[in-house]
Amino acid sequence: PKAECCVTGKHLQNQIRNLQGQLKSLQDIINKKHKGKTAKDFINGSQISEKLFAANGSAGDYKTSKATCSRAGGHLASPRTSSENGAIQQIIQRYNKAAYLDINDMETEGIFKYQSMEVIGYVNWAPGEPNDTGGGEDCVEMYTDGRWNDRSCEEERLIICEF
Ligand code: 289
Ligand code: CA
Ligand code: CA
Repeated sequence: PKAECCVTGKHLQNQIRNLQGQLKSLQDIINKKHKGKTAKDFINGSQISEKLFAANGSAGDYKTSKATCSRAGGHLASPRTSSENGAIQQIIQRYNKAAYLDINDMETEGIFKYQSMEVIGYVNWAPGEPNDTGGGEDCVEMYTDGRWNDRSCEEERLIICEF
């Protein structure tokens, strides 16, 4: 009975391990499908490392842009490296229209944070920026040259999402 017990135990362990492997493969397939489906809602995309940046030419103010990306299952683009910045810039150049980034200093003036509320690491400010012109620039736009400017959140900008 002892041997029976242990063989059965090992057998069960193997079965669990196999099932875990199968579950992971399925999860990977579902995740890829979800990314693809979401990205299909946007026509022009640019992938860098694990991130996919995408736009379909629609535009909106900061609030609308955030809501649009959130509805699509992502969030507004927020570059953390110069290559990510370059990938977003390519889309901006394709549409020749500046875009808001998912970065703002609404909570504390002068302290720019990602939507996760983490203080930003990588920056690519245009010369003289951020300058909080008129005391009312708490959002961040990327120009066609890839540089950043703090700007009022009420402008109409190209929506670029990150997935
Ligand atoms: O309203 C000010 C903005 O239009 C921008 O004007 C100039 O480009 C610079 O002063 C920017 O910093 C500013 O955001
Ligand atoms: Ca500000
Ligand atoms: Ca500014």
